[in-house]
Amino acid sequence: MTYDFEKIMARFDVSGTLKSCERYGEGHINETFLAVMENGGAEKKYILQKINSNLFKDVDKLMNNIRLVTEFSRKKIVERGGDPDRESLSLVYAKDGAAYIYDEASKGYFRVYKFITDAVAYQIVEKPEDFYQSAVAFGDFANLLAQFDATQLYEVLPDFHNTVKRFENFEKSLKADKFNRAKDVQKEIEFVLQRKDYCSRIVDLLASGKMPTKVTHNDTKLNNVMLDAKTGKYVAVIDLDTIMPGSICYDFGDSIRFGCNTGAEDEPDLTKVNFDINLFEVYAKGYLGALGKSVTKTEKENLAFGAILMTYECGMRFLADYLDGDVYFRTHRAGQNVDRCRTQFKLIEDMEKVFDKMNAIVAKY
Ligand code: ADP
Ligand code: GN1
Ligand code: MG
Repeated sequence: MTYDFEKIMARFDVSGTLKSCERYGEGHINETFLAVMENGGAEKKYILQKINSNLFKDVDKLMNNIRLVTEFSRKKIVERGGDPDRESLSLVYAKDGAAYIYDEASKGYFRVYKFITDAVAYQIVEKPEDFYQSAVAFGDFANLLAQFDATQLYEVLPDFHNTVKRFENFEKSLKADKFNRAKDVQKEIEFVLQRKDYCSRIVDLLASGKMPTKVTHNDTKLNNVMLDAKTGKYVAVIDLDTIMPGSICYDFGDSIRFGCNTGAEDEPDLTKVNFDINLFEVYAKGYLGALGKSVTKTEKENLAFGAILMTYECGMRFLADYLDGDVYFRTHRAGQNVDRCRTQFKLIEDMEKVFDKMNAIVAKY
């Protein structure tokens, strides 16, 4: 699909002419572009995103969530003397005041963010300090939104981390086996089925009120945090599509799932994929330190479990997507979703072996 970027950018509140617009970043969900505007010799960068409207059915409500959250966090950042253009994701509104536009020609929804300058989003943990910074970032983000009224938020992807429903969906994909692929992934399917018991633990705690429901980010991977290119300190949390009510165990768990993997999420060579418990400790220290006293006993008791659960959920989703014909996660090669699910299952095996140690680490901070 090609887009008329010039026409699209002209509908937003930006000045000058479009100099270039190229694909950017490595997200799986939206189509992200770096748009450079030129005005009297000066260049200004923007992030242009085509919103995945197959997934996000109600773009208007999604964008309203993002508008509410970013306006709230910008205000808070100003109050504490920070730079809102850098420390928060900031929307550039359309000329008609809307938070996004609909492009008739491509039948696509587009939004523009200010480009967070001199900052990097890492795809993989190269230095423990980077991971620590992301932990502080997500902990701080939770604090920043602690007073935000979660009832204003529309549940963009209902049951996003409802692992009971995720399991049921997995079973549906397996039963349908549309592409006759189940035969190639028998071991992986067994792995999922054997761990069904994991699914209800946090869902039940939230439903019974034993664990508090909070505003959560729900996609707390390292590459959704921008770190300062020079100092390495965290700058901003990005990718706010999945902000919804949830459990902090989900946010913590998803960070661990992604960051404590010594290999890439889609690494085909599993000897490179190990759970790094030292990185687990680094993250636990940063996250719990930033959260301070707001964390409850039940939450703390389930943080380490949250890491296993989120890894299980993600692996199960990759496997289900493979069975469905690779329709959800963007793939660049055949079998990529199988590789992705295998890395998740390897990590789970590792975590199950050191689960007591993981709990002891959480208890320490
Ligand atoms: P997806 O939902 O597809 O993961 P993201 O919103 O996470 O999309 O964006 C993909 C990548 O684009 C990020 O990992 C980051 O590298 C870059 N990016 C996104 N927003 C900004 C921004 N405001 N400033 C600079 N880089 C950004
Ligand atoms: C997707 O868009 P991205 O790459 O940040 C997915 C997450 C998965 C992740 C796995 C809305 O996130 O839930 O954990 O891929 N986001 C959505 O890498 O489904
Ligand atoms: Mg992202």
